[in-house]
Amino acid sequence: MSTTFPDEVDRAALDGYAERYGDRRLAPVVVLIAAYDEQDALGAVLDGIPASSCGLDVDVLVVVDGATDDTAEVALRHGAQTCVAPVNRGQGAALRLGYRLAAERGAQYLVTTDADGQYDIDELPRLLRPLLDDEADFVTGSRTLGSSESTDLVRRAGTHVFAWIVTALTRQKITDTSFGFRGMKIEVPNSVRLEQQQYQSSELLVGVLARGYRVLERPMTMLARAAGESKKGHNVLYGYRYAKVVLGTWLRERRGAPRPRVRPDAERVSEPAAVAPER
Ligand SMILES: Nc1nc2c(ncn2[C@@H]2O[C@H](COP(=O)(O)OP(=O)(O)OP(=O)(O)O)[C@@H](O)[C@H]2O)c(=O)[nH]1
Ligand SMILES: [Mg+2]
Repeated sequence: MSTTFPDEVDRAALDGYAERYGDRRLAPVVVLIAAYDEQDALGAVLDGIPASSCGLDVDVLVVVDGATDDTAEVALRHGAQTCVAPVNRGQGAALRLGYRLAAERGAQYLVTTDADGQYDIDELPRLLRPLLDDEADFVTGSRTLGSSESTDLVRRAGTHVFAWIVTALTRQKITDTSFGFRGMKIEVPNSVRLEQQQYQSSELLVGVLARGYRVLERPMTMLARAAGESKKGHNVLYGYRYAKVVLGTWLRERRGAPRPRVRPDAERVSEPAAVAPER
């Protein structure tokens, strides 16, 4: 994925979006979903998303890239604003496009979730409330603090191992680095360097921590995939690639020049089950 945005694929997707929606603005809260070949699971996920939450209107933005099935048609049919990239690149590229598009169209808060039904949308206020109350800039669910339906012991072990690694590297207590149901102020993902085509979740989290944003974890539920298949491959490959992103991002951020924070003078939030400061 190009380090600069927009590259030519992003540009084609943005042009298509503008053709379909003109200069329409988005609601203050945007639920963003990257979806690839999810025609069987996406409709139910979209139907569950409320029109408002915590007193704010909610829009849904789905970014589809190079799908080989009817994912985009399902998204449109179920009322989501839909941005279609011409070639498949990965979840990271799709989300980066969505972060930028949502910001351009006036969103203030962004929530990511997945198209496969693994997250419980009823838990949305748990992500939004700390942002609205300005207790945090970035809120992520945690299956370690909450629960998981997964019976995959390797994945479970991996969640703990990567949490330990990120905690050790960033010296901030993290219990789940790859929970995809996250809320953030719109400027947060748009000020972090995002280069990962697919394995984006730890790049964003480590980048957010490195830039000093206030991060909270909340206990949440990880459900089983509703339909379709994982796009992330075999556990060993997933783990290897994930580890590369964690370490690569941490090294890159350590080397990189410090960037301005949202609130340089803000104290980190220390809450039960939150990301507690250790330095
Ligand atoms: N646009 C787009 N979305 C993708 C791509 N790959 C995965 N996604 C979406 O990203 C979300 C997460 O993908 P999953 O395959 O479920 O991966 P995961 O949840 O990280 O891992 P699992 O635990 O294996 O399910 C889903 O909504 C996918 O449709 C892609 O290449 N392009
Ligand atoms: Mg999944």
